Amino acid sequence: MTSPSAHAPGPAPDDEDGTTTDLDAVVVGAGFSGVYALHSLRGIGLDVRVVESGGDVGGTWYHNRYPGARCDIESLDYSYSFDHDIQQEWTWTERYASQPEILAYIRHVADRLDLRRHVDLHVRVTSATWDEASGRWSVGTDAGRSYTAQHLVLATGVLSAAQSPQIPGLESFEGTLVHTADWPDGTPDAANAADREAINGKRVGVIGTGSSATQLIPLVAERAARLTVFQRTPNFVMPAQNHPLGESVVDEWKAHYPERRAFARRSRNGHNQASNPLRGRDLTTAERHAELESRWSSGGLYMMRAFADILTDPYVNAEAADFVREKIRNIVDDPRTAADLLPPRDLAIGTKRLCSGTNYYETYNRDDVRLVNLRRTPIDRIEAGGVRTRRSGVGEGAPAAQAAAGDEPGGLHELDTLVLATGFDAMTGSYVRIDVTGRDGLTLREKWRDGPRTHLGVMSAGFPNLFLMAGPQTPSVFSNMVTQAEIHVEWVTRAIRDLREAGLGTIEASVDAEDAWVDHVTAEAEQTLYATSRNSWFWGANTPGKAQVFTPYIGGIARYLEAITTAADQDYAGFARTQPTPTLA
Ligand code: NA7
Repeated sequence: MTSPSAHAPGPAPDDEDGTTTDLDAVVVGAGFSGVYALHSLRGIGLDVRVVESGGDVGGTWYHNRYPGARCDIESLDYSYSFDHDIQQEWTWTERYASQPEILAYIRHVADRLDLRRHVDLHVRVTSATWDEASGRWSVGTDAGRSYTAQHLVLATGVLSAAQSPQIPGLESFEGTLVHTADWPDGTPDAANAADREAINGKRVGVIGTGSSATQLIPLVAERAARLTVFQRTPNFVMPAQNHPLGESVVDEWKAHYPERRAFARRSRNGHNQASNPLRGRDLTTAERHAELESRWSSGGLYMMRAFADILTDPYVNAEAADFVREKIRNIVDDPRTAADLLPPRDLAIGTKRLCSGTNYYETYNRDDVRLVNLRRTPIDRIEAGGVRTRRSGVGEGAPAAQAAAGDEPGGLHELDTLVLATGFDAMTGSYVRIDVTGRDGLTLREKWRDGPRTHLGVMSAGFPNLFLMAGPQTPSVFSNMVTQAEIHVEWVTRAIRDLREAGLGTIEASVDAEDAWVDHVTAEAEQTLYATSRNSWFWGANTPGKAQVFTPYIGGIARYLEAITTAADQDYAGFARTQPTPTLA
């Protein structure tokens, strides 16, 4: 097995000699949250460093460099609001920004605010231990250096702990093996040598049909000699309807940015996308159909905003799902392939993250693209030369009569390159992969074994001065992540400033408040169709051995912002704040 050689743009650390740096705050991760946290905490006079495993700032947008990687929130919304000059200077070129454009944007922000000198690249944080005596965190890394800090901000992302499938023989594959979340460094276009070598003119296989795969597949199909897609669960894929942004649209946004940003924070999803307040139940079939048709035409995730009850009323949801199924049948020429692409009946639309792509279903009309339905012919194992499938439930060597009855025979799909588009240990993976140890030796991994426990998603009892950014039990993945990140950074900045001004040393979630928040997050989900469709990473279902708990908060940005602001206004209700330890006093 080989992977394209990684050539990262940022300089590697030069002082891997066991040095320890003492700081006010360590921020782990240089994505949207981490970059803003650095700027904001520096703004209140803290000595801060960001520690980042990648070769540049960007987080998700640094690592997920696969062809077609693109945001599914509109670019004019998916950007920082905190600096008016930056939002006036920067001009987005497309309705949905591509990965290279978003990465260029974050790099620009880091340069513009002179943040890079506070960022340590190519350094992975491996441990963080609370020291009660000093009231500080000790942060260990894989680069030989360590840090201590009064405050620790984990801006590690909810979709960053990449996950490879546990398929027998994976390590024996002799072609190029690459995960979408760890694509060869550089830009994802054909100019990148490693990327070109892996895809162009090659026999490529893709395992997975989630958001990453459905963006990648149409572009890889254009460049590969042959593409084989291994699909376990068909998803609902909306046409993104992406297009270049007209000058007048950009100018109009720039003229009204403050109002737009304020609207986003008062909205459910943290952006300006139009949502229909009407319930599908109260409309006629014709009215519902017209609304669905208009949502399909406007593209992207707008479908889930078609009706107020689309995620609570099974009838309304099923009708929307059938509408999309009909679109799939109409687009895909081969009836059997079309049938294989239809999402299953027990998957309520939207309860698995909706995908947004360009020419996804159309790609299956190409002669050089083949869909392998793993429900009919599951993967048996991976071999040196490719992926071997077998007849469902019968193994190899099943009777020929079975094949004649429509059951595919299985066999070896020969490949030069295998792309794993198999997702992430979502929501909690990036936190628990670090050995985080709080008070009395309690580890975060152990504490969260049956699901994450936080107050307002921002702190967890037993872990003083540890702040979690845009993570579990916040709107995060159900919202514009940049809005969520800004809300958290601003709250944490305020919390630390207030703590210092009050002459206090630690802040920590209280157990009672945490219990109440966990119950609230769960109760909100139980009132929706998410409770009936649990086979998704929202529930941890994609990660073997993980507790099946609904992890995001679906109450929306507006309610979340009110809750967390009120807590701070009420003298940090639900949080305990204590005197500094003697060594700090
Ligand atoms: P996702 O959405 O978790 O998709 C992963 C895909 O990989 C999905 O189709 C899985 O099928 C498939 N998968 C995972 N393991 C296997 C095995 N062992 N065999 C076959 N197929 C497998 O990850 P993405 O990277 O696409 O997107 C993650 C989020 O990032 C996305 O929602 C956006 O918010 C951005 P399954 O459905 O589990 O049957």
